Order: sequence, then structure tokens, then C-alpha cells
Amino acid sequence: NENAGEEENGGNEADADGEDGGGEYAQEDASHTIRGGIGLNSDHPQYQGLLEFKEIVESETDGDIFVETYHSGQLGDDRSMMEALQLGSQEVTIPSTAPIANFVNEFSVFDFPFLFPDSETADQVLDGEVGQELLDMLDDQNMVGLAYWENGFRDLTNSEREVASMEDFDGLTIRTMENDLHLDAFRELGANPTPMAFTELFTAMQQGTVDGQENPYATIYLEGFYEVQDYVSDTHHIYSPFVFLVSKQFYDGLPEDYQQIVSDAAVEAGEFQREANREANDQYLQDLQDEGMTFTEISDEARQEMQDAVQPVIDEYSGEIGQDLVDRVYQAIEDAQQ
Ligand code: TF8
Repeated sequence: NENAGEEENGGNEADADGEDGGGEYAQEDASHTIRGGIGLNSDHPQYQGLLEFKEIVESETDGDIFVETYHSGQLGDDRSMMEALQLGSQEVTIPSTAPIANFVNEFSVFDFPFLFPDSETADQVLDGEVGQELLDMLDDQNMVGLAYWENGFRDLTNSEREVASMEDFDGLTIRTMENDLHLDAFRELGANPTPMAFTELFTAMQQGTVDGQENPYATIYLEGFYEVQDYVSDTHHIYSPFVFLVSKQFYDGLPEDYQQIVSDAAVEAGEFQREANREANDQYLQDLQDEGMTFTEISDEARQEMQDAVQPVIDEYSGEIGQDLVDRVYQAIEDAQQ
């Protein structure tokens, strides 16, 4: 679908793409409607992935399942969309793992700082046994986790100064996702973290309520953050997976063959999304500099210092999550690198 690429950056003006998604099918002919909502805007690979999901599901069911797509937090932020899934008033959303940890705290393990060495390792771990084990835990929360997609490695931006090492974090007010592990990690780094929904972030930076934020380059660029941020560092401090979630109430109400189609489509669209996302994250650091941002590279030494500083947080959360599960994640990472 080509429409996705043409909207303006940074806008909240987005409208539902039931109309402009270019689909061949009509909602009134369908037996089931999926309202799929995401937080990022229609330029982001997350949305391209959602459109891919729509296309697969509609064509495989010959239009009997219709997918309505919403972006830019039109249906709410990550947390409220998950709550809507629990209530059965929305069918699909694709949040980061960090806000999911408020529902199933084990999900914080994937947000351990400096956990995954690269995306390919993350794929193998998430798509493997331990990844599935975590998805299964969502059932109790009335959500079905069908696949891992990719948000990506998170990098720091701010409007105050170059951040090259830990001492530069000192006193910076950084918006974090609503997740205790993220908050604690940024405190250890010396920053002053403020949790906030993504939907509030642009305005908060514009008004100077926060000095900075951290997200993958694709988000920083496609959401127009360079308009309100001057410095970007390749901290790569945390890898953020997305999880493709379906309302359990909705999913359980589907005939089995349709469940299979939906679940396969989530995986297939996810492969497409991951690839598009990696291309985007590779490309946009340069574009951010072209937009006038100053890029600061984090040395191995500085990154090691950050890693040492957050180790106590990792230890604490390992205790809460269960060392056994955490060890299986480490083992899976090791196995993936053989
Ligand atoms: C964040 C996340 C978000 C996504 C999306 C908006 O910073 O990285 O980009 O979860 O739903 O809040």
C-alpha cells in the first residue's frame, strides 16, 4: 500500500485508513471486523506491517474478516489499547514490551538494558521457546500474543547537550515509557526520568517539560522529533520488541480456520515489518543529521560504564521475574550465537 508513505511527519492529523487503505473489500460484506490500532504514525514500518496484515487476512478470508487500521494513537496509547483488548472493545494492537510488563511483569526481561547484541539474535530468542512461553502468559490477561515484531534499539535524543558518556546524563529530564525497569535504569544512569505515554511526548519536548527521550531512529525521524531535539547518541541501551496482540474475547469467538489465518498473518506481516523496520533504522540516522541534529557516538568504554551502572537494576528485576526464566533467556541468547 503506497498511501502510507505520503503523509506528513510528526502530525496527529491522521485518519482511519479504512477509507484510504486501498482495500478491495467492504466492511458491510464482512462477518468480522478487526480494529487494529497502533501508536506510531502512518509513515512508520509498524503501520506498513499492519497494512500487510490487513491485506493478508482480507484476501485469505475473501473479505469475510475486514481490518480497519488506526495509527498515531487514534484509538489511545499502548496501555489504553491493551485495556480495550481486555474489554473486547478493540481487537488488535501492537505495543512495545515495556508497557506490556504492567500486565505481565515477566515481559520486562526483554527490556533488560544491553540484553540483545543484535536484531537477529533477538529474532531467534523471541521466536523460540522462551518467547512463546511469555506470549502464553498473556492469556490470563485476556489477550492473545501472536507474534513479535520490531520497534528496535533505542537511542537517546535531547535538547540540552551532547551525551557521550554517563556523566552527560546528569540531571537530564528524560521521558521514558511507563515501565519501572526503564525508570530505575535511567535513575542509575544519573538522569531524571519521567514516565509518559507516547501520545504526550512530542508536546512535552516542544514545551520543554522534558529535555529528551529515547526511541529507535525510525521513530525519531518519522515522528519529526528533530524539530524539537538537537542531539542524538547511539546509546542502543535497550532493544524494544513489539508484540502483536489480539483480544482474547474476539479471538476465541472466531472459527478455528479463521484463528489460524489471523495468527499466520500476524507472523507473516511481522517478517515484512521487521525487514522494513531494519532498513528504516539503518537509513534514518543520516537523515536526522541532515535535519541538523548533532550525532554523538558512544565509545565501547562509555557503553561499558553504562552497562555496569544498570547491573543492579537487572539483578533486582531478575529476582522479581524469577532467575530461572531470566537464565533461560540468557541461554537462548547464547544458543542463538552458536
Ligand atoms: C514508546 C514506544 C512507542 C510504541 C508505540 C507508540 O516510546 O517506543 O514508540 O510503543 O506504540 O512509547
